[in-house]
Amino acid sequence: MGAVAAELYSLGHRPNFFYLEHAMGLASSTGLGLSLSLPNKKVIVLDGDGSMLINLGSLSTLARYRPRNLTIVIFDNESLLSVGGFPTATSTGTDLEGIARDAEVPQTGTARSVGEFADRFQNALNTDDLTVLVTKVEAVGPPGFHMDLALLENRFQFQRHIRSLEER
Ligand SMILES: Cc1ncc(C[n+]2csc(CCOP(=O)(O)OP(=O)(O)O)c2C)c(N)n1
Ligand SMILES: [Mg+2]
Repeated sequence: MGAVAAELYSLGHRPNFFYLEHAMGLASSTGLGLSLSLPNKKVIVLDGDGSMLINLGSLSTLARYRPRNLTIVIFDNESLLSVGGFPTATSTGTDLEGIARDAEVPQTGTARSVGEFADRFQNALNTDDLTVLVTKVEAVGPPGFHMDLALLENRFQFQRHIRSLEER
């Protein structure tokens, strides 16, 4: 959502991208549902630290059901950047990877550089197990978060895409 969604969209939209523009915290829960119902597809969630912090219980539910086709990337800028840049609890020491590990998420990691992120993300893609990858980033984003794709249009397009996978 917010900055993360706008940045992904700016790289070029694809029908298998679903942006969670307003439902803060529910990206990981949506990813859990998608990965359990699409066991032969790799599902990747791109989330923010504030969004993960607002739904920490999701980490224990993820670990409990352990979908092996799900990778969660948390872009931790220690900030609620999209609403003005208020510092989050990760700025005062909360360790999201530590929480994920103690929730029994089987594969966890923290990346602090682009190279480290690339390596760890590639590993997550190659590993057939639930992964939570915290990525420390600077709190900078695009100048605006407007996307030329209406929320409802994205919702129906994504639904059609999922249905087309079922038919294959
Ligand atoms: C339930 C809910 N609460 C609050 C908001 C307002 N809101 C939108 S983005 C955002 C901050 C998200 O922070 P983070 O996940 O860290 O992402 P960042 O903007 O830092 O990339 C907030 C509070 C919302 N959309 N939904
Ligand atoms: Mg943030």
